[in-house]
Amino acid sequence: MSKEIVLVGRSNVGKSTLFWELTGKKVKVGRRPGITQHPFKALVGGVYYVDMPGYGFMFKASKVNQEKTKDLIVEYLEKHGRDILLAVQVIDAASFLDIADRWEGRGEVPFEVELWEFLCDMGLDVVLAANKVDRIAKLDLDNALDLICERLGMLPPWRQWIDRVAPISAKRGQIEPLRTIIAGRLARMTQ
Ligand SMILES: Nc1nc2c(ncn2[C@@H]2O[C@H](COP(=O)(O)OP(=O)(O)OP(=O)(O)O)[C@@H](O)[C@H]2O)c(=O)[nH]1
Ligand SMILES: [Mg+2]
Repeated sequence: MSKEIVLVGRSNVGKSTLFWELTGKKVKVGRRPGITQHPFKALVGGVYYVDMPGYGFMFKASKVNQEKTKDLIVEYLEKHGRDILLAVQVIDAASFLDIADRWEGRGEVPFEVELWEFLCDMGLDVVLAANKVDRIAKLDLDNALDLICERLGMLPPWRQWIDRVAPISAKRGQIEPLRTIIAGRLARMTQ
């Protein structure tokens, strides 16, 4: 049975763009959220990479449809749990804090924090792909990553989490930190 590396996260954060970088398999990406509708798998180097649909704020999607997507993601993770080598939660690092603040302002737990906790509670090995760092000024990056980690329950400085946190720009093909983490897990698997 092949192991899986699953890409999950909110809609439009760049999961499919990252999937393409990791697998060389072109999938539909787009400016509008809700582009990926079904899990899409590619076998590369003996592991399956899985591109999942994103949750939230989907183009023309009703609340009911959004809930359906959430259920689909949860069901998939529960069904495949034992085969999942790594769950990669992709976020848009450039807008994560603003969005989290907005949710908290309404008295709600930010969806991405809820998802992170859910994945961890499932006992999965969870990694954060902090994507779109090309949209953050270089001088602000360390601080932004510290604040993001703190929201997810990881004490700053973020650099003590380099085994779990990968700042990347999928669009620019700058995903080395994530490749390093994946290579480490694959090496552990074959030991
Ligand atoms: N600036 C920037 N834009 C990015 C990056 N990665 C992806 N994008 C853009 O973000 C948008 C959404 O990308 P997708 O890969 O379709 O996002 P997704 O998470 O698969 O979206 P859904 O399938 O709707 O869940 C596209 O316009 C991408 O070009 C990045 O690293 N930096
Ligand atoms: Mg997609």
